[in-house]
Amino acid sequence: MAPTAGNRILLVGAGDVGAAYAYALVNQGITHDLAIIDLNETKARGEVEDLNHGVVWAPSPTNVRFGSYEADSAGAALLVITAGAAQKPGETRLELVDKNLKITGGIIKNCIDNGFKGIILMATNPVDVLSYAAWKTSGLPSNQVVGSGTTLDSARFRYLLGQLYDVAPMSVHATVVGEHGDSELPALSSATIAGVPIADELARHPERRLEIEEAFYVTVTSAQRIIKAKGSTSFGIGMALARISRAILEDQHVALPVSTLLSGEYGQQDVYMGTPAVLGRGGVERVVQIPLSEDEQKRFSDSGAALHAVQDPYFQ
Ligand code: 6V0
Repeated sequence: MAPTAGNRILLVGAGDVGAAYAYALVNQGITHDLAIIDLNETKARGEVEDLNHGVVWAPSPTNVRFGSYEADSAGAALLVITAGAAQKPGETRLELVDKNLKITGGIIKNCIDNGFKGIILMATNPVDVLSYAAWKTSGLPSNQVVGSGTTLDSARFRYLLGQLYDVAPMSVHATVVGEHGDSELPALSSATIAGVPIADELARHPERRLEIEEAFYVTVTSAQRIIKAKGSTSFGIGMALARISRAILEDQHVALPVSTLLSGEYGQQDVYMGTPAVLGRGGVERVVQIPLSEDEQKRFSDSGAALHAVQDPYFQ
């Protein structure tokens, strides 16, 4: 049963990520009702007006409007947060924690005070720590608070592996898990390309391991490169958020690598981390624990420790 009926999305943050996400929503007809809030009201109103001019060519109409916490919280099925400071060149995601905890905490409190009962989808970085904080601040059940996690990282990795093997990324099944950040890891032992396990491919062609490791290196470093080149990453994350939103609003029970509360999975407790989870109208319907090799498990544990080191001083 859905926590809130209807498919209204309340989007807080109309910066580069928020605008790209809204554009993907309108283009794909994912919601009928999109309310956008930003501290910079002028920018948000500009995005609303611009987006509405494309609705005539969308697959179904979306009512895009400037929103308010008072009017839009109670009826929203999904609260998507893309507000806050973004990484500057050379800055890590974890360094954003102080300022973005304050910003996202205030937004969530405002929504809850105004009757929000839906699903929270966090995109602001560091997304795992902020998703955990959103769960704590909101008082909502953990299944109703989810972060974009390693959805984007997995998409980047699938694209790069697809390029290596001349296969469309949809036919590459490879998941990046752990922190959305420097300590993340590829779950290679369970990955397949066009149905062929990468492990089998590497047994036949051990010389290709270097190329795959290089693809993962490019994945982990891509945000810094894109930020340096164009100021922010936006289209990839905008489409990833749209995919997660559709899975939730349409109760698709699709498994995507989001950031979700781990309670024993992978040996982790009380931390949000990227792992496949089945998504539906209840939010996270089920956490999926994919099998990891010994080395992958060790890296996952290190990733959990890195997140705890940042998170624990704020929550103990
Ligand atoms: P941006 O373009 O600076 O936009 C941020 C927006 O937030 C601005 O329009 C601000 O006015 C607004 N804002 C700030 N404080 C508030 C507030 N209290 N209430 C309402 N609005 C507010 O940043 P950009 O859009 O590039 O990035 C947004 C966040 O997404 C950053 O934290 C990024 O690090 C993060 N990303 C997360 C990704 C992921 O995979 N989860 C990927 C890319 C970026």
